Amino acid sequence: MAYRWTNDLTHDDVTPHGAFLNRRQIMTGAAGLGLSALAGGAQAEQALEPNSWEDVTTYCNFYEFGTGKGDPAANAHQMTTTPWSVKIDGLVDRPGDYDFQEILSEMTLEERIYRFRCVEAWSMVVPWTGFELADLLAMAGVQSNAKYVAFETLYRPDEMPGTAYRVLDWPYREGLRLDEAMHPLTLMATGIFGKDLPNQNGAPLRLVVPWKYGFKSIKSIVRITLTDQEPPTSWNMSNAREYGFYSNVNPEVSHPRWSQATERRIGGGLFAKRQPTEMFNGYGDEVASLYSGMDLAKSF
Ligand SMILES: Nc1nc2c(c(=O)[nH]1)N[C@H]1C(S)=C(S)[C@@H](COP(=O)(O)O)O[C@H]1N2
Ligand SMILES: [Mo]
Repeated sequence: MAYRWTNDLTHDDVTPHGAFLNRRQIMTGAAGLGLSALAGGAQAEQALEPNSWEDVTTYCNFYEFGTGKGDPAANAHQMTTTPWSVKIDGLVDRPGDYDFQEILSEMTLEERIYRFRCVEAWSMVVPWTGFELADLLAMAGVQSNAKYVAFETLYRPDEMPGTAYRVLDWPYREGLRLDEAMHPLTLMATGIFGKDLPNQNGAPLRLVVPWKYGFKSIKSIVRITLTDQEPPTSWNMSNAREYGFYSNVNPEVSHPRWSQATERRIGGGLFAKRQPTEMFNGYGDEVASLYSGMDLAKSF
């Protein structure tokens, strides 16, 4: 794919921590200046509250470890992530169990600083490390009749205390239309802040789809299936009226129980003003064409 995404956010939009500081200091030089100039338009007007390592790693949703925001940080260390393999099957030329290290050796890692908007109307800015899902799919060889990609999270009850409760139908499942999956913004993340993903953020490999509500960004992936049918997805199965298959960030389509017009940026402090939510979470220039002709209030 010729087109590669250019970051519209800079390291000034995230709070540096530890080893990350050096990098930021370097960037504050000539390069930092150039990158800031790129962050034009709507993003520049929005005062981006910085997110810290602490915000990103302690305020989490990972229901396999509990439904509280602090539960994943408290419990996810119980999850064994080595060895790790991802089964890629369905409509692919080279199905199989791909070892995570083997995948890494084939992929080019890069950093992407993305806005991240949860359906619960909070948001963060996160510096991910990862590779494009399109590159992984190319490795497996997508067949011409494939139309969707289905994803599954690890389901290992003895390491996942939250799965004792049937809040969702485990394993956690998500899905994308193939063109969404192949889009250059769609990332398979392996790290944050230049370090490996902490377990609570979906180690060792999770999806990041920045123009969709956070629940589409499925964590700790063990299976990827190419299919010709729209796959069942966990939140949609649990409540189809509230959570659609597409779940594109859309300030104009309210959740049945709350407005999606604004969001609370985590780390902004108790009295921070809520920010307006942007269509497609600010990525409309890149992705709106995927949905031309669709009624986004119906296909929410
Ligand atoms: N397997 C799995 N993936 C998941 C979830 C989950 O509960 N289980 N929660 C989702 C939701 S609702 C959000 S907002 C993001 C949160 O990612 P973070 O904790 O890294 O910020 O993960 C998504 N991926
Ligand atoms: Mo979420």
